[in-house]
Amino acid sequence: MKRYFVLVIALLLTLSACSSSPGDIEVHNAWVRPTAKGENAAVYLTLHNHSSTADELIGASSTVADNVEIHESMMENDVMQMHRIDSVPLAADEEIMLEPGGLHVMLIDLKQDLVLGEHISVVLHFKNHEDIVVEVHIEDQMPDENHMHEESGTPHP
Ligand SMILES: [Cu+2]
Repeated sequence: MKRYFVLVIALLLTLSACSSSPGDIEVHNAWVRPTAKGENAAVYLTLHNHSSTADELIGASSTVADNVEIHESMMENDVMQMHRIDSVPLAADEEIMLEPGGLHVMLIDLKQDLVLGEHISVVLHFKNHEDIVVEVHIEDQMPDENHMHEESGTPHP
């Protein structure tokens, strides 16, 4: 009986553990809205640091724009403003969401149209971790993964 109990605990631990390998940074749910050439576009994604050491997102690059910056949006005097920031700290085991109204990776002066249903790739640069190439899907709204609890039809700022 006791042995059975231990087995159940072990199974529960296995189920609750994250599926990817430890000691790594994972990127989920990367998306960008359809945008015309010459404009700017904000890339949203979720960063998950599975390692036991802190890291930092220090920049990004892409073939669709020469100028790519990390930005943070915030309300100032009832107006949504965005500022360039140098880096995004990522503590050990931390998950950070880059999402509408907050952090994003800004593609400045697009060299091509971003067409709904297609995807682009963006390379993320970290202080410690090697570069991560992210496939960014071109979507009207946040992809349906974990965080679709909001009602639809409300445009994000
Ligand atoms: Cu921006």
